[in-house]
Amino acid sequence: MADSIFAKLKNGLAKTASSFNEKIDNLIYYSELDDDFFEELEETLILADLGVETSTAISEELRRRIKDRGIIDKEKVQNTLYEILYEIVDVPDSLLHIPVIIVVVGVNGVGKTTTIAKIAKKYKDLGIKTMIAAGDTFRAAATEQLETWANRIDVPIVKGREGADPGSVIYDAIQASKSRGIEVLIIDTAGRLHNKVNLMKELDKIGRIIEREGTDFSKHNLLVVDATTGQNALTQAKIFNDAIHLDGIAMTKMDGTSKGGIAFAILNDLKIPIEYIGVGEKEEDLINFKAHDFVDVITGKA
Ligand SMILES: Nc1nc2c(ncn2[C@@H]2O[C@H](COP(=O)(O)OP(=O)(O)O)[C@@H](O)[C@H]2O)c(=O)[nH]1
Ligand SMILES: [Mg+2]
Repeated sequence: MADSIFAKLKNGLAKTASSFNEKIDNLIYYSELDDDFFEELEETLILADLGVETSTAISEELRRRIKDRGIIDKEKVQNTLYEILYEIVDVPDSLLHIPVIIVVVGVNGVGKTTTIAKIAKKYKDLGIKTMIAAGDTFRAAATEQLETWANRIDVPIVKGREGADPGSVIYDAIQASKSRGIEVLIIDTAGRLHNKVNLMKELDKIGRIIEREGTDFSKHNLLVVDATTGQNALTQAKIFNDAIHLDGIAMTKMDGTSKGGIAFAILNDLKIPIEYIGVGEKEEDLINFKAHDFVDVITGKA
């Protein structure tokens, strides 16, 4: 990873890292390896937003490995913990084949629109022909916001009127993509449609239009979650993954939170790869998630 990106990652994860590694290091180096230790480790992990299930699993696995290997040295305890954390985040990437239609889903306010602009810019900078579709027709402001971004990063956008059928916008976007040789079409979707059932129905409908019209494209469903919401991010990932198959997750707002540990819970519970993390509001504030670097930064190893 280039130095500047690594520095950005470290900066973005600073709050999570400081809440995570100081407590864990203190615990490892200043307590006996007894039952209390494993209980306290579990509590510390829960407080770092890893979730109960994942925290318990990590603590139990560490206990098992320490016992099996007869470890008493504190540095080895720490390294064994890192080893377990590396294993948790090591979820295989979903391959993305160009030309592709990326459908971006998630509840309101998590950072969908911003993340779409950031991703579009990444592809555009690679010389890949990229287009955005304003599928959130629920609010006029949503389309306007996306259009402002599209102009700023200089990527074409297909949009509809407020209240228009998102299906028609997506239909138009796919036709435009075909005729213009677009390689990456990124679709914004509404995050709130009266209720969850409506929202999932809408996503289902969008999925069917893409299946029917976008036969030349592979499909990639990307969920955006807001790291600052901690356990809610995990709950949302479960709900969306039950409704539509998720290929990946973008976790935003890592820069403003100490709750980044929720990434471990999502990876451990759902095995859905985290593809990006958002570390700010600007177009360049999106980092490709690299599992190993993530653990190194969170644990203070790097
Ligand atoms: N600090 C920070 N703010 C972000 C990040 N991603 C998005 N935001 C902000 O979150 C707010 C909601 O973003 P938006 O893209 O409109 O969310 P949407 O409702 O899901 O489309 C905006 O103020 C964004 O600037 C991030 O990674 N870090
Ligand atoms: Mg939006």
